[in-house]
Amino acid sequence: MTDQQDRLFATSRAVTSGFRFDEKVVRVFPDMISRSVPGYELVVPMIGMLARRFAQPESKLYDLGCSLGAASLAMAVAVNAEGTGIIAVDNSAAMVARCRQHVAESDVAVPVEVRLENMLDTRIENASVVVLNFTLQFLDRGQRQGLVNRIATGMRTGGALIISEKICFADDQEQKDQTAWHHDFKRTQGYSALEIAQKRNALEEVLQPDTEAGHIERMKQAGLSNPRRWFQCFSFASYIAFR
Ligand code: GEK
Repeated sequence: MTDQQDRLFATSRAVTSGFRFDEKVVRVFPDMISRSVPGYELVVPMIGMLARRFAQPESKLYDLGCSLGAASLAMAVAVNAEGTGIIAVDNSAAMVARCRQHVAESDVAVPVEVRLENMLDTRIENASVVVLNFTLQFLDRGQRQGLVNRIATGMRTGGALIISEKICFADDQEQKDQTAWHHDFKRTQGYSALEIAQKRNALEEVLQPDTEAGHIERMKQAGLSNPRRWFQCFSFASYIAFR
């Protein structure tokens, strides 16, 4: 075991509520997200590939809820349109500090500006690509439509919005099956039953998933066209829609 391995929920805790993106989480974050989100390691480079297709010259690419900048750096490596810049936003100071280090240590030609900011306050303008990679799920439900509307308004024609999320299912049996399969995945990644149960409790208040129909409807409501799923592994899916 290294100090970068996620063992945050390995020992029994009296209180498991109130998951926070603090320094403890930041230290183990890459390990935590790749062992908890089936498909994360594929989704990130594919976001880079999609960004390469949809990035327009002299436009901005946004990564809202960037954490350590995985999607930003994937885009920075992949994009070849002239004059683009990436704006990476996160409201966790610990994440932003580490993200800035990662960006500084990377050798990418596209400039990446990392902002400590609530994505609800981020002005979206001249955007050809906007990415919410597993972040919309952490906003209050009542704030999600407004954000997607503002994003759509700030996008250029032909621009793409990519939203990856943990989703829930209207059908009870499917919900049970998908949850069981996700937990099987976590077991294969070395998480114990206690870790799985405690993390689940901690996330329950802060991570509130929507159904796929909810996501598609929200993107349509925002005036985006052809919203569709391009990835799914169990209860983790990614969608794309166009301005
Ligand atoms: C990746 N996208 O590796 N404003 C800004 N940031 C926020 C807000 C908010 N209102 N709410 C939560 N966050 C990343 C992974 S992690 C997903 C994203 C996960 C941030 C929060 O601080 C955290 O860094 C991130 O959203 C969610 O591609 O941990 O499951």
